[in-house]
Amino acid sequence: MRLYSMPTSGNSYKVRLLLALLGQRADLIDVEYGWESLAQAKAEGKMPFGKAPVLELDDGTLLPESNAILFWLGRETRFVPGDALDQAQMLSWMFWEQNQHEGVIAVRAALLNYPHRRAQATPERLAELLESGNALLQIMEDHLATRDWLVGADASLADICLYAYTHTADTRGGFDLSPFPALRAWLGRVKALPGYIGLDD
Ligand SMILES: N[C@@H](CCC(=O)N[C@@H](CS)C(=O)NCC(=O)O)C(=O)O
Repeated sequence: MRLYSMPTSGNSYKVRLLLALLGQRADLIDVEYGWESLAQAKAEGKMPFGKAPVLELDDGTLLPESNAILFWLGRETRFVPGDALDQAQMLSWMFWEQNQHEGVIAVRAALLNYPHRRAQATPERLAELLESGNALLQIMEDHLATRDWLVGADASLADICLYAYTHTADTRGGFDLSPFPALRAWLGRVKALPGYIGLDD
């Protein structure tokens, strides 16, 4: 397998993290903003939706979308619960991550860290994202106040998926995580999973 992966991106990191947790290997093609490799991967048709990550299977099939890749790699592993309702709830969190969490938590980090996004980092936009991001983090905090993992009794793809941008919400996104103790404890539990790697590993 080959993974077209952006080193600084949480969407790519979540796939690298799952591969590490599963002890699976893939050839990594690093495609970063401004790098020739990103333009080349696009020109070669390796990015059907124009975005990383993309997993290229051994038969050449291209699988885009981080959470679809998690689902593919995670099938029949400990990270997909056996119960059908647990599976559906895992998907609820994964859809929520893409349609609400990522568009706020990851976007604030992108505006603060990527030079090509800096023009959009107006004080108003940053304040707006801070307020909506805190509301999203509070949803996770409330849920995790009474449980160790987002779904069921063990770590699932939902935890891996949401860990990616949440664990750098403070360092890259400028969020204060001190009001979210249950969320911080959950970040620690993900980090303690055997095989864990960090964003820069
Ligand atoms: N929904 C997609 C989002 C992927 C995405 O936005 N990737 C960005 C980096 S985080 C990207 O590849 N950008 C390259 C570009 O726009 O040229 C996923 O989860 O995989």
